[in-house]
Amino acid sequence: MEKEGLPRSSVLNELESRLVEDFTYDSGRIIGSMCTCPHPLASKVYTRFLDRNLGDSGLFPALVKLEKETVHMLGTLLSNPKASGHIVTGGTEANTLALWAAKKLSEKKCCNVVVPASAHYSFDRAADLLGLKIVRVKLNSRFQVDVEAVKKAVNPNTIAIVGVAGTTGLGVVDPIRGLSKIATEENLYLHVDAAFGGFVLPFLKELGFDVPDFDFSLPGVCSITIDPHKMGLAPIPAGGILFRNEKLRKAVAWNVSYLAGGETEQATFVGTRSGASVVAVWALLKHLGKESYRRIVRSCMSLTLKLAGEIRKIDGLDIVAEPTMNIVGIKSGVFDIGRIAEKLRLRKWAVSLFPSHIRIVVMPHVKKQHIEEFLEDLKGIVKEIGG
Ligand code: 0PR
Repeated sequence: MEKEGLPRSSVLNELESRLVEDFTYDSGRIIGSMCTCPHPLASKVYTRFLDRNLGDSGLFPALVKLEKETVHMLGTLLSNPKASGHIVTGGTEANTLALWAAKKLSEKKCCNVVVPASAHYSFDRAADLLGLKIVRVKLNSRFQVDVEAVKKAVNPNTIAIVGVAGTTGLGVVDPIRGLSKIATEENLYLHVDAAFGGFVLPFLKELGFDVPDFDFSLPGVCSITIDPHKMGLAPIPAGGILFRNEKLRKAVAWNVSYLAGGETEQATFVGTRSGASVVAVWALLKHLGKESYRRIVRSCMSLTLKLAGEIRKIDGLDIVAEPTMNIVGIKSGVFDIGRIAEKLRLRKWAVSLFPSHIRIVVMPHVKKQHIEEFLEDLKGIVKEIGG
């Protein structure tokens, strides 16, 4: 630390020049990420209410109401206006809270959780933390969890099953209806990870895409992760955990009595908690409404389908599966896909690399011109490698 502080202007200048080497969303080069530029209104209200702390909720009763309204809006989007929950730090916290609730609600002592092979690694971390065992179940030919295999994997020590509505690698939706049936029959907790899909699937459905049921309309679903800081356009951090009802949320609630605002209850992991995140999500839901989110999803999806079509035309490359949402997996039966990713990265394309495919996420900051430039580079690389 400096002995005497530097002037504001030199701190600002240094930051501008030092951080210039980082990727930016508006360059269109980040095409493997689930995050995007926050909406300007969200950034504005976030900064305006930066001091609000939901960790001491007694000080901010109006903000508590705003969080309830936000959860109500998200719950309504997911077919359950009565949902109870919180805006949290992201999908990792939301998924961990869900498993924590499942553990607290169960009387079983030595427990496991059955998840799809495609489940996000946050479930492994949550299980490690909570002393649970993760049982990964194979996928079917469409990269969805195999429901029969889930049925077989469930045993007397199982406390929960997980389904994903928008997998991290391919954006695939698991057969949540089938999982809901198992959960109801076996009296198990069912959590749906719609961290990415939560802000995509309801709008795709309205646009006429064939979207399977994945939300609280299915009776077995106990909780859902839905992240505003992914396709919701909210500033980081903004994840969402919704429980079917207040009783489930209460399972992870903790009473704290000594705070400045008086006795309070905390049902998230962190103590001090960003109220600005809540304000930003509330503002976006109010301002964008279904209409604008639908427009954003429509434009991402149409670009995604174009990209998928063009990739198919490149000799030696193919897509892993027809895109369900704005995620495309690129594979090759001829070339080493890792080598292609490496060459794309050398050309400053921030792609995401899975064991056997490259993942492209067509977020709202990715425009037609970026996709065209990307395809040119991709073709060039294939030519180079193919000799
Ligand atoms: N559930 C699913 C289905 C996810 O895809 C993710 C993260 C999570 C949960 C966890 O969410 P948080 O990262 O908010 O805790 N999905 C992205 C991924 O792993 C996270 C990400 C975002 C990675 C932006 C890179 C990036 O640039 O791909």
